[in-house]
Amino acid sequence: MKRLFTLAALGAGVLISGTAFAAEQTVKLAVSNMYCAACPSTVKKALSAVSGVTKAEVSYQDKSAVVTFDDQKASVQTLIDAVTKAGYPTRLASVAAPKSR
Ligand SMILES: [Cu+2]
Repeated sequence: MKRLFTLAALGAGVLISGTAFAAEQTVKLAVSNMYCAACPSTVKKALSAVSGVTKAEVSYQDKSAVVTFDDQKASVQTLIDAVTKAGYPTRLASVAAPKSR
């Protein structure tokens, strides 16, 4: 049910994006379960595979990922889902101030 809702929300987003303009958004995610130096690259790969993601910096020390994405193509929830599905339970840590247009 939750997944259905997400898909519906994504569909609505695509419909709206025809007229809306894309905005780049940067968020910081708190990523758990990173226990070795290879983990950040797995997390980065998972994030980079999400359509709309333009930049993903994963810090092993900080247990975090700073992700820049096109908010017309991706959402915080799709980012969290992608990383969580890769085996790293993730939550939103902070949202950077949006760039002025
Ligand atoms: Cu690892």
